[in-house]
Amino acid sequence: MVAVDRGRYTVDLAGRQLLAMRARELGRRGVVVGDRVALVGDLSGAAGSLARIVRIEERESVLMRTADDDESTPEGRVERVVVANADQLVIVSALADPPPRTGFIDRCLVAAYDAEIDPLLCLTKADLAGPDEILSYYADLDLPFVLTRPDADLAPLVEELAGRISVLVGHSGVGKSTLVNRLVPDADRRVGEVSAIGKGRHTSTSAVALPLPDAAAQLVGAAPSQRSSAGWIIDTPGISSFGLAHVSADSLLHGFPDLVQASVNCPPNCDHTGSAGDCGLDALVAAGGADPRRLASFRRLLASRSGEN
Ligand SMILES: Nc1nc2c(ncn2[C@@H]2O[C@H](COP(=O)(O)OP(=O)(O)OP(=O)(O)O)[C@@H](O)[C@H]2O)c(=O)[nH]1
Ligand SMILES: [Mg+2]
Repeated sequence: MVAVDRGRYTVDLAGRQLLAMRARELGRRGVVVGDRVALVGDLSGAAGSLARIVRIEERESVLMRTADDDESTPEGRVERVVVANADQLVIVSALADPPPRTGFIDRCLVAAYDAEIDPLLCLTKADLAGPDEILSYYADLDLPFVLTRPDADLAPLVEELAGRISVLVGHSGVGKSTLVNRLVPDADRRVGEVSAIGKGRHTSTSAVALPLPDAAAQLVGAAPSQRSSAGWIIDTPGISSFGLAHVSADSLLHGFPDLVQASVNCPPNCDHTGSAGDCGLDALVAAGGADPRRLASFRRLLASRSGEN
């Protein structure tokens, strides 16, 4: 399923796009972008035709975030599946306008490791500011990254995306849709002015999956159905926060691979807050084995998370 709009689902069937609705058999199960689904009914794709989604296949991955901005549920927050079946999380962060926020990137990394999706850091607007500061913060991680700017070609990014299902996440205005438009020439995603973070002005309002063009296949005029092996890219609306209330405290630490090994030196049942004075993570930083800013970020996340519960 590649897009949903007011209860109508667009499903890609070997390169053809069909419109479908949910069948009653699905019960309350939600269909999200990236889901592989079984269809019945009118599969002609003719104008006005409507197929029915009767089954959702088992998901290979589920990227979730807790939306704490939703007051409509008794708990005041809901867990949302962002996309299904993605195998790469592209964390899109502008180097300026809006400035990068490591706290947000760290949260995305936790979500990626938790969902067993490979992270890729994509730093946009390299024409406006340099990457040194942000890269030094992640120096102890084997975190792959690419830099993009309007006047340079996207070959390094294209290489990372080839053959994979990649989902772009990031704040509003960082340039996700701009990238998608450059990668998929007929994508036609609307791009907007950068608005102040948190003002809630988002240009993209729903997630859309697009097949990446395969340069070679296009040259020989292959049908779109033969193109999807080049990979998929999923554009998503900008988010101001990546809520992690659904992730256990233990899993949080796995989002910090530069710190996690040191926890073997922690006393049993260590809460890693450092309040008891014997946390192995403090010893690691004291010995120069990790960046103190990383430990501070982990602890901020831990503290905000306990506030979420
Ligand atoms: N200088 C510069 N501007 C860029 C770059 N990439 C994108 N922009 C601009 O940034 C603005 C926002 O880009 P969008 O692609 O709409 O951002 P988005 O991440 O899709 O935003 P939402 O859909 O709201 O989440 C547009 O004015 C783009 O032209 C870049 O590499 N350099
Ligand atoms: Mg957008």
